[in-house]
Amino acid sequence: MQVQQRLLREKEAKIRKALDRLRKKRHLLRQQRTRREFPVVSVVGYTNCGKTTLIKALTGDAPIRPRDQLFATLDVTAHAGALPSRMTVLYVDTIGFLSQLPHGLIESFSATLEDVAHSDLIVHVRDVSHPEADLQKRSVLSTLHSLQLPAPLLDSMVEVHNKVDLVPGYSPTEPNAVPVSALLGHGLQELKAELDAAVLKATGRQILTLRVRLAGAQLSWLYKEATVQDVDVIPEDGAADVTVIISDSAYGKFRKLFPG
Ligand SMILES: Nc1nc2c(ncn2[C@@H]2O[C@H](COP(=O)(O)OP(=O)(O)O)[C@@H](O)[C@H]2O)c(=O)[nH]1
Ligand SMILES: [Mg+2]
Repeated sequence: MQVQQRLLREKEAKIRKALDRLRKKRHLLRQQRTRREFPVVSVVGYTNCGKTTLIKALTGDAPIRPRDQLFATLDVTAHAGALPSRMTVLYVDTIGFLSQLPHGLIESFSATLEDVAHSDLIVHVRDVSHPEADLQKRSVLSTLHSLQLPAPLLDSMVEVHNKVDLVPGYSPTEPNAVPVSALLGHGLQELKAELDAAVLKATGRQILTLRVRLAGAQLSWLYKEATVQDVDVIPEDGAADVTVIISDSAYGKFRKLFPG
């Protein structure tokens, strides 16, 4: 009995330390985001559904290693990944949703989830090979709803059906779900295309082709403030058609800085 209590106390201390680390990281993340305007994608889902594996597959990031352990879920990390449009997004690996959480910790856990509210898009990863997949979905959704997230964030949520390699012939019944195997890399191109469209929509960005003079500062401004996809130089005009992903606010600035 005493041993058990000590173990619990140690676990709790570990969690509290991890939460402290997390708080510092979240602060950093917010700073980076406001400076560079990277869209933030929160990856949520039941513990062991494959969040960490999926983020790794989407970013090619080696350092985060998935572990089949409770406390691996506390290693909240953000990893940058490029989408087909060349837009860079930050994937935030959130704390997993657990059915049996030590009672005194529920508050701390939900505190770490508050940051989901500050993201641009939520990706809900589901382990469709799990016998209780439906129950897990309900549990995750009810937690998300309890966070009082902005309605557009909930409405735009992308549902990923992971581990389809374990369910031969799987095809999703939900209309907007993207089936993948994060482990084998199946379905990732489709998912990235879906994320591209969803992030553009959610962040008020658009893809535009702008005619700029090569002599001026327009092109370098666009490289700094937008994501340049393509530059098509027209030598006889001393100009270029530049295709960019640009936020509404950056486009407003561009028009002000370079009128006409
Ligand atoms: N078969 C299979 N296993 C997967 C897949 N994705 C993740 N896993 C495994 O599921 C376990 C939990 O994955 P992890 O990414 O740590 O889940 P997390 O708790 O949501 O971060 C690990 O053993 C992974 O290797 C998948 O697409 N197929
Ligand atoms: Mg994980």
